[in-house]
Order: sequence, then structure tokens, then C-alpha cells
Amino acid sequence: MKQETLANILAADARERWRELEPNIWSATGDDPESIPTQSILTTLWDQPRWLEAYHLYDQRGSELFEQICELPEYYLTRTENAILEARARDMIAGAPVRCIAELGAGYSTKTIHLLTEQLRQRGPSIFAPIDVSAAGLRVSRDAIRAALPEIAFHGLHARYEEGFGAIDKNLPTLFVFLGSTIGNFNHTDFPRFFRALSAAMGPDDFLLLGADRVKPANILEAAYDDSRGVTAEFILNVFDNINRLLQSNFARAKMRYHSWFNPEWQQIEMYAVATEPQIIRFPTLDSAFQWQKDEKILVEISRKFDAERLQEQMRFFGLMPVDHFTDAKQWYSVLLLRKRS
Ligand code: AVI
Repeated sequence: MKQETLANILAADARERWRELEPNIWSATGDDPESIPTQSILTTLWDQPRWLEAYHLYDQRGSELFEQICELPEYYLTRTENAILEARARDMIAGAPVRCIAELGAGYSTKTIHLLTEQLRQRGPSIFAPIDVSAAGLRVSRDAIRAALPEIAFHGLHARYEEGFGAIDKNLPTLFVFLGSTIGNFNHTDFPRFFRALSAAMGPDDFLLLGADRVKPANILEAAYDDSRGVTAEFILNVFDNINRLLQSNFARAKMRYHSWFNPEWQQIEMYAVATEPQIIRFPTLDSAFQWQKDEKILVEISRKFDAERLQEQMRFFGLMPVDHFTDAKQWYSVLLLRKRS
């Protein structure tokens, strides 16, 4: 069997920039995808209201906590999406005749295994190229895919999403996969920016498989983001331990509490840290500080919920045309198959 090399995946003008970090994991030279958190944290913490970009949640502890969230009885998203993929992978792959599957976010690739297994069955040896800023995540994914599906050529791209999908050759028919309803964590600025960039990077024979959590009664949504074991609260507040480590700041977990609710107008769960007493947050290395007032909230994460038909219509205006729509019996979750308008 001919093994696909990285050069077969990347656009000609991108090839020079990528080097192998370790077997089958590649990084663009001169760029460290994990290098910009300080500026992000400071600029948003000084905003009004104060907020944080969601990716700071995923230090090692945060990633472990998120894995625990996925197993919680109240957090229906992961198992609902997984069940849809397991049941419909055959139709998804049949609807997207490609040679490469590029997943945004590597995770543990558990759900993607359904797609890769079908891809192999329907089209034979193919390429899997997950894109992730976490080298550890890519390593786990690589080892899992090698063990389960050795005929799949694995090329992990250690990069931010835009940089990773922008490097893939437009002439290589590719199915981009973006699962987990991660689009829900994009705010109203990042959302259109992301889809504009992705659509521009897609070639005429490319497809997108997009997982999206749907609007449903507030009590179900609120329980999913404030579970009885307190794992979600721990996940959200852990971001301050991560920030303290990065910036030597003095956020004190004993002086804050978790609060979340479903905002019906914006159709999003909002997850906050609330100060339980007034405190001065210091950033000694930057010679800066702010007063965090009692009851003042910091918005740590949003999780937007979607109307599937409306999202599908919106995607058309990014040049991503509907091919198929997969959902579960309760219609709680949608997986949309879209193709690039040629
Ligand atoms: C990763 N993302 C889709 C999760 C969500 O449901 O918005 C993150 C999360 N935050 C709290 N619980 C789960």
C-alpha cells in the first residue's frame, strides 16, 4: 500500500513551512500555536464586561475535566452526537466522496473512528489529518488511529484551526469535520470570521460535517451546564488556576463562585465566575491590577444553541450548501453535511 506523505496533503506553497515535530505530527515553522494566551487574557479581562476566550479552559486539568463532563448524565451532547455518527456514518461518508478527512480539534478521535471506519470500507486507504493546538491531543489521536485503523495515513497538524485548514491542498477532496458543537463556543465576532476563513480555504470538491447542539427547554440546557457533581463548575473555575500559573496573578478560588444560565434572547448558556467579596487582582510581572467588585461577573464561556434549519440557511451565505441533515429521535442535536459551493 502506498503511504500518503504530508506533501500529498498540503498546498504547494505551504509545504516548505511544515516540519515533523515527532512521527506523523507536523508544525508550521516559526509559529508557536500556544504562544499568545497572555495578551488574550489581559485584553479581555480589561473589557467591560470582563470576559475570557474559551481556549484558556483547556490546560491539562481542564482537558481532563472536560473528558469527565462528556460522561456526565446531564451532559447529553457527546453521547447524542456519538449515537448519530455511529448510526449514520455510512450515509455521511457516502454523501461526501473524498480522499482525506480533516478534523478540527483532535480530542481522542473516538467519534471520528466511525467516519474513518466507513471511509476505509467505502473508499479504501485514505488520509486523516486532525488539526489541534494540543500536541498531546494529537499524540493520543495518532496512537488510537494507528492501533484501530492502520490503513489510514495519519498526519496531525499542530496548529490553530485557520492555519491548519488553510494549508491543506484545495485540490485534495477533503471532508472537514467539526464536531462537539464547538461552534457554540464562538462569539458573534469569531463565528462569521471562522466560517468565512474555512469556506475560503475549501476547494471545489470539499465538504464540511458540522455538529451543533439545538435549542431546547431551558431546564435541560441549564442542568447540562451546572451538573449535580459540580464538574462543570470546577472546569470553569479551573481557568483561574491556569491564569495564575501563566501570569503569576492571585485569583483566589475561595473568593469566587460559579453561575450559569440560559439566556433566551441570545440562545446561549453563559458561564460566569462571580466574586463573592471585593478583591484586588494583581499581575506582578506586568505591574498592573484591577479591583474585582463583589458580585461582579467574569464571563468565562458561552455555549450557543442553534435552530438547525436556520443554521443550515446561514451556512449557505458562507458558500456552504446543505447536502444532508442528521439528527436524533428527540431532535436535540444536529449534524449537518454541507458542501462548498462550486
Ligand atoms: C467544547 N464545548 C462544545 C463544550 C460546550 O458544551 O459548550 C464546553 C463545555 N463547557 C462546559 N461544559 C461543556
